[in-house]
Amino acid sequence: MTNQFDLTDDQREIQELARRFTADRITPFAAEWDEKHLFPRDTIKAAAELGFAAIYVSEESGGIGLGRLESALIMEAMAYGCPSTSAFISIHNMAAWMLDRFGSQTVKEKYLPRLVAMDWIASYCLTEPSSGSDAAALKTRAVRDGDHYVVTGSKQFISGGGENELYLVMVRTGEDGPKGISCLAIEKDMPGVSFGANEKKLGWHSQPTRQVILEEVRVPIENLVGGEGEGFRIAMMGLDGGRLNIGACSLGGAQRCLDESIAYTKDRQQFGQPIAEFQNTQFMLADMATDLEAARALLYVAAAKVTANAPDKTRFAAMAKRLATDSGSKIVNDALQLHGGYGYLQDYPIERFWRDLRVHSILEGTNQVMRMIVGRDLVRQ
Ligand code: FAD
Ligand code: 2MC
Repeated sequence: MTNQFDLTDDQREIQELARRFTADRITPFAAEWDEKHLFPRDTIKAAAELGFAAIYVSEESGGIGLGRLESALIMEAMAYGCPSTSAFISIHNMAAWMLDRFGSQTVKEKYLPRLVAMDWIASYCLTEPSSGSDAAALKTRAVRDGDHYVVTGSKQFISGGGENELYLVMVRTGEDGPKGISCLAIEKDMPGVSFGANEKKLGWHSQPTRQVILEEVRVPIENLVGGEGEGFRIAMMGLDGGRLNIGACSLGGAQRCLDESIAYTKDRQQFGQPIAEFQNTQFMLADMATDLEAARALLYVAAAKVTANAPDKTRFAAMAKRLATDSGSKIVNDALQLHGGYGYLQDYPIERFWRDLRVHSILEGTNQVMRMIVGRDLVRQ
């Protein structure tokens, strides 16, 4: 963002590109993906042709080398059509960036060209059955054996599980706590890798979520991303950007529902007039628009801070994720109310957005964990 609090011409151009892609390739199909639980691999691959698989991967590594605000603009635009698919692409971007930023030349050359083209898709594996919010308590163990690590454990709730080809897995190579954690790139087809059943979820139907089970998987040591013991920091730095993108997905979904609500309330007649004429309707629309703009402004500032590697970037990313996802869900809930009984039907898109946005207050760190990050930072100063 410029000092004038406006987007630059280049940023508007990328936003326009993402909006056109969404209108052509996402919006017309999203309801069917949701209803039939279809994973739109072709559309995701088409997004990669625009550079959207490697938005903040360096140009040197084949990415488009943009900043986090540009990434947020792209995610927001795609979420206008389908928050679930946009968020899925965001997770791939987070993993690709971690490889590019922290991987050795060998591991980058091995995987990044395929990831940039979305010939391979990457998952991010931090959560375990017994460690969600307390991520540093993870137990999946990697023991060095010659020029391999032997990995055993399980990862819970993995987006893209079973479908994706590459898994960036946080494992324990050393002591208890965050300093004993490392990051390994594990391929889907390595012997010992298997997957749980596809979870039956409230929303995010356009993408699978499965447990990733690792049973004595032999992973070459060259697949270590960063140094031993650096995995937790790498995982957290990935999430600084991921949280912005998830917040942006809520903004896009909320904007769509606001736009739908304005159109609907102008059209729907009750008591002899459009319901948009009632002051209650206008007040609700006013609050929805105000909350959306406030959340968007904070998210764009936070994105600029992550791009600039500002010292308070993690706190701002957490504040922005918390506000954008909570506000997004409230706006979508109000949109459903303004649609009356029709909002509850699948004939209108609102209920899908309501379901898809709900999980954004839970994943990539719950909004309680976001408050913990912000609160700790405030009292530390
Ligand atoms: P818990 O940590 O058990 O939390 C339960 C409740 O306790 C929450 O309300 C939480 O806020 C609260 N709580 C916990 N600790 C505190 C505290 N100290 N203070 C106050 N309240 C607290 N993970 C991945 O690694 N990769 C993925 O791709 C991925 N995709 C996901 C997709 C979906 C659809 C879902 C639902 C989850 C996904 N996750 C993924 C996991 C997600 O990040 C976790 O669900 C989330 O971090 C919360 O962990 P938990 O579910 O174990 O909840
Ligand atoms: N950037 C760089 N380093 C960081 C960091 C960040 N954003 N956050 C923490 N660290 C460092 C921190 O500085 C510390 O290192 P040092 O001791 O050298 O200073 C180390 O990491 C440990 O940090 P904490 O002491 O804060 O660790 P703690 O265990 O107390 O809590 C917490 C960390 C709660 C913030 C973390 O566990 C967390 O984010 N939990 C939520 C888990 C989560 O977000 N899961 C998302 C899974 S992915 C997903 O859901 C998807 C859909 C993909």
